[in-house]
Amino acid sequence: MPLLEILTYPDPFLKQTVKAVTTIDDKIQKIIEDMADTMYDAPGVGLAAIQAGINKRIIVFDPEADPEKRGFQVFINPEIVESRGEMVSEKEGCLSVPDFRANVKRSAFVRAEGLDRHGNPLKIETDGLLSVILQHEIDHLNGILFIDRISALKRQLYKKKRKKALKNA
Ligand code: GNR
Ligand code: NI
Repeated sequence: MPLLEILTYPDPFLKQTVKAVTTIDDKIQKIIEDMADTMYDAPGVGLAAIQAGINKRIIVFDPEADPEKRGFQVFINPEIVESRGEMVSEKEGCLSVPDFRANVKRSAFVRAEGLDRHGNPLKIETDGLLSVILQHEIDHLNGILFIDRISALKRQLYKKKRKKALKNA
């Protein structure tokens, strides 16, 4: 069960819009299992393939984050087709943005559509934490990090802190 290396800010790989999956084959199944392993190990409640250096539109997520249950879901080529309302995610974090948390303005409700790991249509309508996770992960597929959605001042503070930490590493 090899763990994947998680890329972190400011890795330029994280800033691209990644490609749709066209064929769901054994290679994709292997990527999905490795992504789930990596998410539980981190630990995190979601992971986008791009964070592991894979330029494909695949996300895995599990709000329970229980490695024993391993109840993760897979969303391939997910798209937000409807969003409503506003909420603030409290202390949102990202495995690709080490040592930082911030409140982020998000939609309160989303409807997302894509494929499950077998290529069957998957539609999810949700609010609360799962809605935030989906918005966060789908942002990743479009090269967007949660720090792109906070105030410029807070973002600058983080960028400075991160550069300092990397210099002293
Ligand atoms: O583990 C994670 N926690 C989290 C908390 C609040 C909002 C979003 C997230 S997703 C994050 C894992 C991650 O970086 N996924 O891309
Ligand atoms: Ni993230």
